[in-house]
Amino acid sequence: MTNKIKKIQALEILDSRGNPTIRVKVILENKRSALAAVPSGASTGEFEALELRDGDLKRYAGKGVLKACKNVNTIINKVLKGEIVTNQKKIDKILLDLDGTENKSNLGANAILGVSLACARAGAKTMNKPLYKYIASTYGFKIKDFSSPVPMFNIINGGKHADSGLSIQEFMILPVGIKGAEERIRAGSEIFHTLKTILSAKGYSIGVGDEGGFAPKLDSHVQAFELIIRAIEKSGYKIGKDIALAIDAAANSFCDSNSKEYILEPENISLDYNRLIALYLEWIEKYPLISIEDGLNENEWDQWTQMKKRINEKYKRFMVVGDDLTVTNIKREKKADDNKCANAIIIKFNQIGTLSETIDCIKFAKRKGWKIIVSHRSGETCDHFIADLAVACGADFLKSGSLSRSERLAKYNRLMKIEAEMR
Ligand code: 2PG
Ligand code: MG
Repeated sequence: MTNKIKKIQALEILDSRGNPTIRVKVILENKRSALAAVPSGASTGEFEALELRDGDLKRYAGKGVLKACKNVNTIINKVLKGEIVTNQKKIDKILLDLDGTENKSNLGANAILGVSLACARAGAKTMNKPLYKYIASTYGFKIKDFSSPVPMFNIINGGKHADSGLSIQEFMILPVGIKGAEERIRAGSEIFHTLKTILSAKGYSIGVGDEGGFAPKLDSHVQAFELIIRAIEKSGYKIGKDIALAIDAAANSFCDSNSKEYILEPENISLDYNRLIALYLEWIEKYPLISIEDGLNENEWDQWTQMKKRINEKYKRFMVVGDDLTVTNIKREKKADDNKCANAIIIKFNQIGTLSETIDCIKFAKRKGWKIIVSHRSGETCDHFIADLAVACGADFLKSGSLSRSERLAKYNRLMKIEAEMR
C-alpha cells in the first residue's frame, strides 16, 4: 500500500451563487482520499487564468463545467496515475506542462486547480498531518512562523456583488487590535449584528449580497463608512484601535472604458484618476482606513505608481493592495514591484491555477516585505482550504467575506479550529 495516486475524479457541483463549479476527488492506492472544490470570481481581472466553461447554452446558460470535469477524468487522471501524491511541486509541474498554455486555457485553470488542491489534501492525509502543517513543510515555511491571520470582514457589499448601488465593492472591518481568531471573529459578528439593527431601524434593507455583507441602497459611500463606524462604537469597540477599516474598490468595475473616468454611482459623479486618488486621501484622513485594494484600473500602471506615492508619502504604512492588478501571477507581481504600484497583495489560487504557483507569489511578496492577504472569491463553496493556506504561509490577513453565509463562515470557523489545535 503506497501513497501513489490511483484515481482522480471530478464532479460538477454548484457554488454559492448557484453556478456550476468543479469538485475533485483524489484516491490513493492506500485507500485514502481527499476532496477539493474550486471557487469562482465575479469581478475577475482580465489577466486571470482561464476558467473553462462549456458554453453550451442549453445547460446553466453556458456556465457548465463538464469539459473541465472531463479533462480531469480522462487526460489528467491518466497522466497522474501512479505519481506519489506528496510530490506536490512535481505534480503541479506535470499539470503545467500538460496544459502547455500561458493562461491554462487548454485544460482549464478550474480543472487544474481542483486537482492541485485535492492532491495537497490527500498528501496531508497520507502524512497524518493537518493541511496547514503539511503545506508549511512542503514549501519550507517555518512552524514557528505560524501566526493567525487577521480576518477582513466585508460587511457592506457593492459593485458587482450586490444591487446596493454602491460603486465600491467591499467595505471591510479589520479587528487589528484584538488578539486571537476567536475574539476577532466575535467582534466581527457583534458589529455585523449591530449594523443590522441600525440599518433596520433606519428602514434600509437588511438583505445580503454575494459575500454575506449588507446591501442597503445608500446615498453616498461616506454614508457606508458612517454607518459602520456607528456599529463599531455601539458594539463597544474602539474605532481605529480595536477595529480598522479597509475597502476593495474593484475599480475596473466603475471605470468607463471610453473616458477612463471613474463613475461613482450614488453620488453621480465622474472623476479622473487624480481626483479619485484625492477622494481616497480624504477618506483616509477622515476614517480609520488602513488599506485600499484595486483603487484604480488594472491596466493603469503609471496611475498606480502615482496613487501609491501620494498615499504612502502621507501615510507611510498604508496598504496599497493589488488584486486584479497582480492576479496572483508572479510576472505581474514583479511588474507591480518594479513600478512601485503596491505594497500588499491579494492571493487567490484560482487566479493562477496551481498551489505551487500560488506559493511562488506569496514567497516573492514576502521577500519584498509586502503584506499578504489570502482571499476567497465571491462565488464560493464550503471548502476551507484558504484558511489552512493563510496559516501555513503566515499571511497577515484572511479575506473571506462577511459574518453570514456558510461558505464565508466555513473559512473563519476553520481558522478558530486551527488556532485551538495550535494552543
Ligand atoms: C475580490 C473578490 C473577492 P471576486 O475582488 O477581491 O472579494 O471578488 O471573487 O468577485 O473577484
Ligand atoms: Mg478584489
